[in-house]
Amino acid sequence: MKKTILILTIILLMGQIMGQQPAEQKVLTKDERMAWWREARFGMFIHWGVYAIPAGVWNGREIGGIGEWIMNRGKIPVRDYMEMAKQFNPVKYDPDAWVQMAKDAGMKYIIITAKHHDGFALFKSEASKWNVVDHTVYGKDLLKPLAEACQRHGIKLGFYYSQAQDWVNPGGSAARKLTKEGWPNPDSVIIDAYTKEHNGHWDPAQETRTFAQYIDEVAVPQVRELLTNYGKVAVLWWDTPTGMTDEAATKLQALLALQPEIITNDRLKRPNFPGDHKTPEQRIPNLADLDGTDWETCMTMNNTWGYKSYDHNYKSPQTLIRNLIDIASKGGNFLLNVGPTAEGEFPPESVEILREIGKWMKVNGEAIYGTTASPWGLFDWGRCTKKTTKNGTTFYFSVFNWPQNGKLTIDNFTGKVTSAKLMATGATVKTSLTGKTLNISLPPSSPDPIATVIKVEVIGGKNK
Ligand code: JFZ
Repeated sequence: MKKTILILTIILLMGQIMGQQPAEQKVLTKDERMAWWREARFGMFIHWGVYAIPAGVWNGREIGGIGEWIMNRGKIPVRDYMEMAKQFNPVKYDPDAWVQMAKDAGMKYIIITAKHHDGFALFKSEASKWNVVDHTVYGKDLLKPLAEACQRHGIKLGFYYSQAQDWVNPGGSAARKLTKEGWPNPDSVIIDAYTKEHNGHWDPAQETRTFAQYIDEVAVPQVRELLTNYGKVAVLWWDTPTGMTDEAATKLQALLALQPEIITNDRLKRPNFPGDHKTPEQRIPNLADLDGTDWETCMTMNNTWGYKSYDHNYKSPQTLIRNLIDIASKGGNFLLNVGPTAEGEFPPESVEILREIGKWMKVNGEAIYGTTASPWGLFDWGRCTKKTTKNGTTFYFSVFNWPQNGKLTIDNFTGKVTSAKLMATGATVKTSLTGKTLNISLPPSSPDPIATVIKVEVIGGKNK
């Protein structure tokens, strides 16, 4: 008897020890890695860098195009741009406030530009002195406190990293845009001739090293720093594969093993490094374009990603909320951008927009989080999202255009409605079934002109 107990105890103890094997041994499937992302549906993009100082103006001249491209669009010499950057001093930077604003808007993750095309690192780097700690009067790592704030608030943090384009660290590539208004820069005919021969470069200082050297000496070590020094990194958001080689992409991709649960986008190198999700930019795909791959639309609130002092062309909260609903109804994520000022504040218009989105999300967020695409596609009057529940299915019908006659109809509907309510008021609405057409009777006026959600719970039926 004693012997049996002893053996049993040993077996139990061994079981416990084995159970404590480190969790990182487990390789997650893509579905497991994507689970939180698919549930989240809504995130914040942050484009922040020293370009927020000129904020779209160089030598008294407004430089056209997106703010974070000012160095390229203005063909600013490396030395001048670096000199300007020394004064970067975001004394009003309050990462807790930023994260709180994202959270209050209903966003579940944040992606920030750790390094944009100008090569400036918002973090301490041993690979290049062109970083916030070593180059500016501010002298402090900007990502550390943001990572800590995200941790505190339960928000996921991802890093945008411009792996190929780098206009300051020598050897980085430089894309040339020719078609947009203002290109080529009329004041720099000679420089433009130079860029033509030099793959988009406009300053010999950009060419004192090869692209391969830049990858080995800057991009690879910096991505390693980002994936090592900031705790859990939820997303690596690559951008513009200009000049990328398979060799460079392979080296960068290998670093992702440092964060086994990380999600990446499709911009490392095309087409053979597809990543986990697609990145439609400034547009929402049509249903016909979708092929089952995960996707995330990124979009600006005004017409720039990086802060520009004179861009006040903001989209309305209504447009942005309806965009979010439209995207969720098609099964995608929405990454909405904020471009903070050089002092470290969100522009007041962005703060107001986030607040308005938050008001809607507080009432109706259930119609977004963890939902999947509409089985019926789009409606003239609005959109639909869907959630499978224990007992059946819940449909969320978001009404953009309130029907004059108070009636909504959904064709090809099957199953039994057990509850139908307006999320804004909690009021029950009447439903009836005519063959396979669901009829919903609505009150005469819309409780929420932006989008009123009708939550319909259904048992049975084959609504895919
Ligand atoms: C890139 C950047 O150049 C830009 O500054 C910003 O960061 C944005 C989010 O991404 O711009 C792109 C990238 C891809 C396309 C267009 C602009 N694209 O695929 O059409």
